[in-house]
Amino acid sequence: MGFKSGFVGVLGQANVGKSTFINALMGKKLLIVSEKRQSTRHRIQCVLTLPGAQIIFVDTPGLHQPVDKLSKYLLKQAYAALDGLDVLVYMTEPWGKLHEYDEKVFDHLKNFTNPIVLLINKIDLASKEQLEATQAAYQQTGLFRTIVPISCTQGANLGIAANTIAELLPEGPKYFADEIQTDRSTEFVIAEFIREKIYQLTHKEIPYSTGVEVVHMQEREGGKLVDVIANIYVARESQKPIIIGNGGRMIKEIGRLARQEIEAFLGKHVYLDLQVKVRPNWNEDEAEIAKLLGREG
Ligand SMILES: Nc1nc2c(ncn2[C@@H]2O[C@H](COP(=O)(O)OP(=O)(O)OP(=O)(O)O)[C@@H](O)[C@H]2O)c(=O)[nH]1
Ligand SMILES: [Mg+2]
Repeated sequence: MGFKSGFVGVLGQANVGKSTFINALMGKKLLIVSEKRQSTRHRIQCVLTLPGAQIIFVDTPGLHQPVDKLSKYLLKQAYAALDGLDVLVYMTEPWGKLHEYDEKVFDHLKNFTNPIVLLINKIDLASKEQLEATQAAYQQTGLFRTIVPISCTQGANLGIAANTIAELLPEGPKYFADEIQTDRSTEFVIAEFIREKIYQLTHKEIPYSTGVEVVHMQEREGGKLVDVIANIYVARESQKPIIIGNGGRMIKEIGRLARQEIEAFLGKHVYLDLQVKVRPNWNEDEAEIAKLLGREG
């Protein structure tokens, strides 16, 4: 059997663990993860090169009922990812039944002609009965080639999931060199780590009103230290003091946690300078959303 390769989209409701799954298989954190919905805002490719196959995972924003301009944009991004996929992974949780929003999603999946694998994630949280009921409900739709129950946090069945996906890929070339792990720039990954900490530390509408952009990155001291300047954009003047916090405590904490992630990612010391700027109502204006998020697709 020759070398297998292809593009594998990971789609599913918000928060089911799509990004966690890809990070786990990559063995490295490339994608942000959070307890809050809509943490992923882009289609991001992560390249897993195995001895006999290359899987190009396409992470996508979680599917959801769109409520505002930003969530509409994210939904469009997710469905656009279906184009050109060799295998689709649909991820769900062991809710014991279909998700209420699944029917809408299945309308889109019916037009997809390549194999679809169902991954039921977070089985560590479910009873045997819940898992069996979930398997039965999804099996009945007739949409899925295979169903694999997994737990990303416990590492359960992740190897089986990877092999199942690899086996379904067509024979093909190595699209990316061995050392390539993502199609995104280092600046993009860094901006995402900063956004992850904002998701972790702030509440209510703040995460959804925030965008991050790295505006400067330069090595110094013979490459041992990296200077990074990033802008954190908020949608309203009143959100600025929330991100900055009392006596600058919040922005310092965002910076401290983000710097740890960035240093682990780059393997270098980082000097991180965060600046908070207002971009009035950027998250309610399609052109502004595309300008801030669309730069990298
Ligand atoms: N208990 C449990 N939690 C998990 C598991 N996998 C992921 N999670 C948690 O689920 C939450 C959502 O994970 P993400 O990877 O951000 O989910 P996502 O599907 O990418 O979310 P969006 O990008 O917002 O659509 C995080 O708090 C993860 O730690 C699992 O196997 N078990
Ligand atoms: Mg995600």
